[in-house]
Amino acid sequence: MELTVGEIVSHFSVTLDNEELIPYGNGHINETYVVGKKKKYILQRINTNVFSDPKVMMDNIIAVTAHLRKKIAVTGGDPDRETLTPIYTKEGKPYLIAEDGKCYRMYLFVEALCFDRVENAHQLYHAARAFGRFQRYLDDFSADVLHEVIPRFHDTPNRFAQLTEAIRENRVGRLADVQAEVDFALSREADTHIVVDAIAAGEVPLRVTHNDTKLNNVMFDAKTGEGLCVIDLDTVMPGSLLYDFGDALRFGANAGDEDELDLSKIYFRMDCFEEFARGFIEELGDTLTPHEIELLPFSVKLMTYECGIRFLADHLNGDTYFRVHREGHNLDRCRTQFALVADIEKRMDDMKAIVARCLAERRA
Ligand code: ADP
Ligand code: GN1
Ligand code: MG
Repeated sequence: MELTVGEIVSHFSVTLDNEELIPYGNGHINETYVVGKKKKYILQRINTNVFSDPKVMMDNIIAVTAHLRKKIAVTGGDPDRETLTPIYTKEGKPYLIAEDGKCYRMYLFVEALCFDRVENAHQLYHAARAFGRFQRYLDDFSADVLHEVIPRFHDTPNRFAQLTEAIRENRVGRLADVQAEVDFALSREADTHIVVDAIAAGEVPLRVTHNDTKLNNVMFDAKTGEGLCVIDLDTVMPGSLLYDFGDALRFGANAGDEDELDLSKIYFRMDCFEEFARGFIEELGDTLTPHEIELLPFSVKLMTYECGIRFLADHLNGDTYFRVHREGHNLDRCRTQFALVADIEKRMDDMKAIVARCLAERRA
């Protein structure tokens, strides 16, 4: 950051007790910092390459968090801890275009735990309760006020088309080295249509969904271990519940890290699947349609595949979207996702049985 913290924060309606800027978290998109000492805030530089219209994104976040605050207050919760609280600028805007042309926003800092890796399978139960509750609280939120921040975000055929374009363009000459990954991706094209076709046919409903349900996008209460606050609301848009279910397990049930180099460490943890499925079904079971239920296991494969082809396309495009920390980082990420897809494909029947069991338990 070229501007000082003091210069940036002076535009917001807060007073800092300390001007140190501490890089924070492991998101792939925004630059996140903690500022303040006794009273802490999150300061983020918004990635305007990804979010080209910050106003529209923040309008969504303001509308969604205002709705959530009411729901949280009604249940006796603390809205300042259980959802994000955007800080306004002195001009009354929830973001700042600074003198350097960069875009910043601030949130109240939520004092809670955040995990980049699952420590025990039961955390997935708590994550599922939090993401499920998030969706339940938004079921009476009018989706037409939401902008489609990133158009066709989880439209897998669109992601597939972006990959084929990246292959065709081969912008940075990396294609020859990734033939095995390209073959893996292309051989599964038929899968890409299943959820979008079901939505188009009216078989799967559009809901207000989070769309980025990574484990590190939920904060956990340090005392109880329960999911406390769903964060990273940048991609809240109309979508399918299947996206949130599948994406959470893509990350949370991976036995290895998303960028693990040793692919023998990558496999799909059924204990994590079971925990997450139970929590999600406990929260949302009575609202799930038969088609959604049927597609829950498939959604895990689809979202893992979709993320893999996004990493592969970005690798071919020269790493212009996801932040990378080493040479070939997006390719490494792609490889873990495809290894996971291959394992998930063997576990579809077991997943179906677990979903049926969780539903039966909920009804009992
Ligand atoms: P990205 O879009 O880059 O993933 P996030 O909004 O998810 O950015 O923020 C990155 C990380 O910063 C999160 O994973 C979390 O650890 C931390 N974080 C974000 N917002 C807050 C907050 N309000 N309070 C505490 N930690 C936060
Ligand atoms: C990004 O922002 P972050 O790191 O929580 C990405 C997700 C991907 C994820 C893969 C806006 O999530 O879609 O699934 O990386 N977010 C955006 O780890 O593209
Ligand atoms: Mg995030």
